[in-house]
Amino acid sequence: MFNKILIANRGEIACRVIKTARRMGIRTVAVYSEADAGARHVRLADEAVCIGPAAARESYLRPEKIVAAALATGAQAIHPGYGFLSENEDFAEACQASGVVFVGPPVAAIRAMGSKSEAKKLMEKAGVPLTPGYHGDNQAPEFLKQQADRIGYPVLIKAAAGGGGKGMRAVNSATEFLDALASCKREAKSSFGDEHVLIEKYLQRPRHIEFQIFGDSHGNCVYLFERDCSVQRRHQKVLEEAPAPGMTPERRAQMGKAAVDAAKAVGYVGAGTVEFIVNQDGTFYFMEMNTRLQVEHPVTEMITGLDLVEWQLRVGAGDTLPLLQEQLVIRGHAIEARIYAEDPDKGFLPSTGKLIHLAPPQESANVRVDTGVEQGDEITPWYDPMIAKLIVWDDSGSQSRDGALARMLQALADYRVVGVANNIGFLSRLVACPAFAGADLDTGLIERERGFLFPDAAEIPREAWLVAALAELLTDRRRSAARASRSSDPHSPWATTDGWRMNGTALRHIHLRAGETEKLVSAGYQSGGAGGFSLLLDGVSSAASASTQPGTGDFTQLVVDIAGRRLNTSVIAAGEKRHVFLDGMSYCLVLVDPLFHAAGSGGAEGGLVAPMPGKVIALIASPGQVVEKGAPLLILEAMKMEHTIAAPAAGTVKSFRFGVGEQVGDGAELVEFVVKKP
Ligand code: MV4
Repeated sequence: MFNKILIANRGEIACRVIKTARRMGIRTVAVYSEADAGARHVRLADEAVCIGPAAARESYLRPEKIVAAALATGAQAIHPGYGFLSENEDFAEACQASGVVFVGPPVAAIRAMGSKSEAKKLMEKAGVPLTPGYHGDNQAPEFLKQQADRIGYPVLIKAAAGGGGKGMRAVNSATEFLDALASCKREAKSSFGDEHVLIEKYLQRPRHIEFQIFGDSHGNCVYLFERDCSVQRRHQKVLEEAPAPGMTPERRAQMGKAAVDAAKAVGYVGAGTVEFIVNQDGTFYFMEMNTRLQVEHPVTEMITGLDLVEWQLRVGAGDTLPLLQEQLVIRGHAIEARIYAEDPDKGFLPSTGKLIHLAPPQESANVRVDTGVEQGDEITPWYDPMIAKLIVWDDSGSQSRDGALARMLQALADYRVVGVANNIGFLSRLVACPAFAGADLDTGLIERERGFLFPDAAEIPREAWLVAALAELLTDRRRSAARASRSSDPHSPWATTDGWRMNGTALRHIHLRAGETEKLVSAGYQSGGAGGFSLLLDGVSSAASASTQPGTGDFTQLVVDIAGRRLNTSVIAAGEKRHVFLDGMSYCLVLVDPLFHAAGSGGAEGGLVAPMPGKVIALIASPGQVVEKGAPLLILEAMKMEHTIAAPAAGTVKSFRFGVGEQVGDGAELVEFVVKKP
């Protein structure tokens, strides 16, 4: 077995490989670009080598740099992960030529599977079912039209050099064929430099079911069952699961045998995946073979209880397969969701920025998080904006898939991300949508369920506004307690925030906005010191209280009771934004300080002006005092209500323009305030 390996990748897969290597007592070398100097995979590895600038073509896609790093550190093998150079035959060859083991299939297998038409010929020879059609060299339009007529419409014209859905055209009738063919050939010529096409029977509502296979260098090869990856968006997998819903033992054995025959046909060694396109009636056809460990391999690991990276390392070191086919058993059901920093409301545009708050769900035997980032890390535009893969597993017999669905919904609800847009809400809706929950699967599911998956801007529930207000009230309480503890007069009535006043209780007004909607939550303090509030929102008053988990300095775990309904929530502050996590959904509200209207520049410089006529009834701060953001400065009585005017930022109170009892006009400057320079 190797005693040191280099991982030629980054992000979650690099971290994942390091985790297995460490468990096996193998030392690890990470490679990183300048943009990844502080990345998690670098922190987890025993050693790390910088291989160049941020751009992947200058770093992670440079075989010579990676091989040089392996030689320089004495790594005996290189694990390529997926993507980057994992299916690059030149890289595999460069490793071999340098005496470094490439943890993957032989170069010949990569080469054979790299050409779609070659792959299909190999499969045909191995007796693997191909989609009914014509894949030959005769490209005469009339001949191809005869083939289409023979196959029967609808047919699919596919560019032989295409892939991933590019260069495909469905033709529904004979009259359309020749025009569609000409157009396909023109596109294939311009896109791929090769106008060869193949004609296939068009499968409507197909499923994508792939089989994990594993071969060793002693001629053994097994299948580790299947994964259903039909839920895709623009040919990118979104959800994957194992086993495939509706798969029968007989069909599984038939497809598994076909997959193993395909692998043996190319002398396959290592982890590989044979992809099938499957009709709703279960008839299946070879689609393509991938010569790498796939992103979605964890669902296979969860239902078999195996570690496929350990198998890769053992087989790479020349061992025979750890288990034989008859020793492999499916247990339970697993589902994986790919969590991305992308904005579903903006066409899934990638979102970059700092992960201000990142709290994955608690891991267990049923919940696994494979991630390459931690709170405080940046999602940069240089690489795939994956935050993590969230995998759940349930083993409750015939209800295992339903159990896995419930666990996924709960885990997604517990996944807190603040700082970048993300697809967690979208994933929750996708897992909950009747088609997915009911296993009514096909590659068009997301498109078909658009109405459910992309609802109009969801109404923000009343509780979300109230939870955000409660977090502000708790913040007030903490600030006042902190100030009182530092004050020379800690028992001053102005130091409290229970709203006590000589003539009754004051109301604390919290203005919040979401998009175009602005709301005011007026908080009255409930008497009796129970720390409860009475919250008035949209004319309805609710008794409410809140408490944080002891010892947590922030509100990541805020337990609220609103009108007798107890809720576990989180409120994460990021500047003026308040991210409220509630009932598995998240809402972004903005704290509005209606009384802060800086004179002059409109920035935080200048002073605080009265937004309405009123009377100054108390000066709380003192001229010359240095205050924190949010510190109460004075109380203005206006519209029969008391308004606390708070510091808009950390800074110094230079002077008050009015004394207690004085009337002030609308727009009058109340405080000369100087914001602390950053
Ligand atoms: C097909 C097909 C329907 N009929 N072939 C898309 C890219 C490549 N994986 C093959 N693809 C398809 N080939 C026939 N004869 C539908 C697709 C297809 C698809 C297949 C698998 C996973 C997702 C897909 C999304 C759109 C279309």
